[in-house]
Amino acid sequence: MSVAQCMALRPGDMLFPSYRNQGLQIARGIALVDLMCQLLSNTRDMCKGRQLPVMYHSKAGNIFSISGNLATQFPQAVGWAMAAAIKGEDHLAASWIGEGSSAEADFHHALLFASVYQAPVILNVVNNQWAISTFQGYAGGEQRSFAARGPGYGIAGIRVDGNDFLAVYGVTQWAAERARTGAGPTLIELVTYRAARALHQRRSGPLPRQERSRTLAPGRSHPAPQTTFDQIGRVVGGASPSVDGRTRGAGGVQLEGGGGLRHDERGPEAQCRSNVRGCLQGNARALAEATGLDARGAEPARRLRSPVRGNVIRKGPQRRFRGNVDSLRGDLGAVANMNMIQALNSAMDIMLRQDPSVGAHGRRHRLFRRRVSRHRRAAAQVRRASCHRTPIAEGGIVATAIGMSVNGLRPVAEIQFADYIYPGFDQICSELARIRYRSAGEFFAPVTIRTPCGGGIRGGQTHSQSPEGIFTHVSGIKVVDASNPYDAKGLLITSIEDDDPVVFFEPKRLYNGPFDGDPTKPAVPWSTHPKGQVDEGYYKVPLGKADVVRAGAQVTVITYGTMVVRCGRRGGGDELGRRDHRFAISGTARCRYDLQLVRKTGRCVVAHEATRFSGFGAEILSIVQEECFWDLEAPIQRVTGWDTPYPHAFEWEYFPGQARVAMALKAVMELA
Ligand SMILES: Cc1ncc(C[n+]2csc(CCOP(=O)(O)OP(=O)(O)O)c2C)c(N)n1
Repeated sequence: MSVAQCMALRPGDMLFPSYRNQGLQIARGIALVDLMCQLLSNTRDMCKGRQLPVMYHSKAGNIFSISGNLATQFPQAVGWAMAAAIKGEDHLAASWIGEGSSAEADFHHALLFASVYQAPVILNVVNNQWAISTFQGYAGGEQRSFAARGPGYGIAGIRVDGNDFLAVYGVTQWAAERARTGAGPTLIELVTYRAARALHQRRSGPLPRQERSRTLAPGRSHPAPQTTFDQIGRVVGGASPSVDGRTRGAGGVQLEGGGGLRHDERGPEAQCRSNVRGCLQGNARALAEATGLDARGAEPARRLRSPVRGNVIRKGPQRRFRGNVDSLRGDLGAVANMNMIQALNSAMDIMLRQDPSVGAHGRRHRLFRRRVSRHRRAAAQVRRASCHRTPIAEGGIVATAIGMSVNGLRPVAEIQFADYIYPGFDQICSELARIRYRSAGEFFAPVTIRTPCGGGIRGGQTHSQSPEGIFTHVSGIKVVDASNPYDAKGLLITSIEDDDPVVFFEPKRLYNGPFDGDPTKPAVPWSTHPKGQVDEGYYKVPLGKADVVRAGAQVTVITYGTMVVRCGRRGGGDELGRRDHRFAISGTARCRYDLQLVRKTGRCVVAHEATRFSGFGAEILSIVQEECFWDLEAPIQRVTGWDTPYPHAFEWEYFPGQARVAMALKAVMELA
């Protein structure tokens, strides 16, 4: 299957394989010795000992790094294909999963995004009827064929005998042509078998009776693989078999949309045709609607259109920014009053104009505009289609952003609230964070994920969370939690230009003004704050470097995000106002704090809005303890949110406000 499919594609097409696709590597000419060295994790291993055997990759061969997590690469391939269309290139992406993996959400995200954006992608489900010891029925394979899920999403789906080399070649060629001519994505189900019974028996005892009768095993109801060297020779020799009836193959099975398999005794000439038609007949109406193909498999009567017109990715040469990039930087020095939203928008505008690879991809809440549509206008000035609204599918947003970044773009993915980042968590932690590592630096994914976080807006427990600590725990991503407009803009530009992924938190309580923690006071505009004076041009604020907000001699308060302004304010009469203290304030959560300050003051308070237990504060506390133990005069104090979900009715009790900060300062001064 892999070899036939690879031969039907072009070298510039990007392959996102599963662990079953060694044939792709071989067909792309990767030396067998290199594949063996990977298996042995020796010094010639392309993965440098970082991946399990068969998790190959080849940048030169356009084969993406294989993940051990099922189906994750499916929507990434769609993102790669979207980027190819955005860049006006003629390449397509192809990806493979087993039928068992089609139960994963990533499979559905892939189909959804492929459909909405009409991405030039071929999505292959290799149906060997078994997911280890789990029969395909548990992935829904008995009700409808896996190919039938395509029309459900409005894309073409087709079933083919995976053991018939020429049929596989022909169908893939057909799908590739559709992708290249703008007719959209195709879902191919390649039906084959797995010697499942032996495996199952070894692991779990005999098969249940009803599953035994449904299983197709070689030599019984299912024919053995059909491929012959003669067939491959004819493909190599340019016989160009295709689904239009020119295919000459040996036997095979007729595949019908309804799912039944039976041996097809008819002449080989008609078989590929019948494979296509079988599928079309089974799903005639849906397919006709989706593709314009009629039930007899005629040529498309019309080109596919996206259900959301604005989301059609138009092919065409990418027009680059013609102006002088330095002219954008020329504004540097001109300072304007900006709130945090304006500062972040200014960063986006600059990056969209000066770097054709940057794009916005996701969903902003209308309250935190400007939204993607406004960015689109900025992008329109450079005539790029790289700003999209997306479906509400955070896993799909992150996965497609990964694919885009692997294809040379720098997507800025937007998640409406940090509380909704969890559906994308797997793609962030298992994929985005690992791509550079697992491919030993051959592939990298410069994705920035922006998301508003924190409470104080009466948002309840689903609009108030601060999950930064969950992400700082993951190796391979950088985490930013900005605390003011000036830093936010510079940090966002730095994040976008970083070749590694960044999760960028924006405390929404700070968007409109510096929040000093007193909910009874009206918001103070950022224009009254020095950090609200923002350079209008391009500038960067480095990641991973703490800032000293206010100098002092007695206590060092280490904090980030919302709590920076809160702790930095000299409040009238409270403990903060009376004490003279120093702050080592961080712009980024994972950073080197200047521990010299702690050593000098000998006392330290760590503050954040997120919950206390296993929060990022615990990590800071541990570093301070490890490195400054002999300089500490008192136990380090922590000021945090409660160890509960953010309660709607007790928002201000949860929030680590004035009184709790004052108590911590008092305690750290009086203890010891
Ligand atoms: C997200 C995830 N869940 C579970 C596993 C463990 N696992 C590895 S292979 C496999 C079976 C996959 O079956 P299928 O998708 O049908 O592919 P096949 O191996 O049959 O080609 C499972 C469950 C995994 N690797 N990733």
